[in-house]
Amino acid sequence: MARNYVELKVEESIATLTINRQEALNALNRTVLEELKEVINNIAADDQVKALIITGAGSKSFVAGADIAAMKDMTPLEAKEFSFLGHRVFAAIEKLPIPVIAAINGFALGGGCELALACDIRIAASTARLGQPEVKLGIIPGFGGTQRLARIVGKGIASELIFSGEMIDAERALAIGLVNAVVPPEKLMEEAQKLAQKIIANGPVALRYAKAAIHNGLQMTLEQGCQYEVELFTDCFTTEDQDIGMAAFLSKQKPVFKGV
Ligand code: DAK
Repeated sequence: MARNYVELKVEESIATLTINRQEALNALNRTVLEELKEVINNIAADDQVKALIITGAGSKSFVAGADIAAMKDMTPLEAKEFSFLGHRVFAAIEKLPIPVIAAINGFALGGGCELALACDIRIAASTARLGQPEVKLGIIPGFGGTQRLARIVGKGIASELIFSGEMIDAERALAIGLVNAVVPPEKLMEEAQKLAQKIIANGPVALRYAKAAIHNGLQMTLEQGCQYEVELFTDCFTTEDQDIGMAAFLSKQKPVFKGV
């Protein structure tokens, strides 16, 4: 499928996916979502990619939401299908076995904020603005915002943001734990890359298990989650990387992991 709105480049095992539909502040219509789905599926199948950074083209917007013009005249059935498509794409991002970093370069509103919420880590430019303004349009978040936002920032803050529909700046997003860090706009991609490099220097299998433990564990009770952690922890001891990592520590050397 020819792609018009989603760009992908891979450098030193780190993929950078850029949503580029600047005429609509990178808003998500069906075509953008279909292209995203294809690229995410390709990344999932590519063993050479060890981390993914998702960002928006230009300096103004990460993603300004689902495309309002495209949604305006949708029938309920079309709205449901559009919502399912978004859910499938965002779930695919969340389930990628590699760490995913959102580099939020500007507006992350509605579906854009929800896209960032589906990533593991969020870094924001100091100029970024985030929010779930759907109620201002007479709808509610439709790509997982009511669920993921509450899990990340808690019920009270999520309720405030979703009920008010107001945008918040990057500093407030940092204060409530919606983003992990705020950096100057010109340093955003560099900082995201640096973090990705730091992460992928660690054991690949351990990273995969850690992500599974955090993500899947959040769907379980604490007791079930801890049991799941025990199983994954035990599985680490079936890998060469466990031996490599511990031997390197004890001999005061840098580990060179094999990913097995
Ligand atoms: N959709 C379509 N076009 C958009 C857009 C969007 N979300 N956001 C911006 N644009 C377009 C504008 O219409 C404008 O187009 P032209 O007039 O130039 O043709 C262009 O981008 C530049 O935008 P502005 O002229 O408005 O730029 P400003 O700097 O003045 O304002 C802004 C920037 C981000 C504050 C403003 O554009 C804005 O408020 N945008 C809308 C933000 C928003 O409300 N986002 C949430 C969208 S709702 C569901 C599925 C999904 C969802 C819900 C339910 N189901 C199916 C159940 C998710 C919903 C959403 O995400």
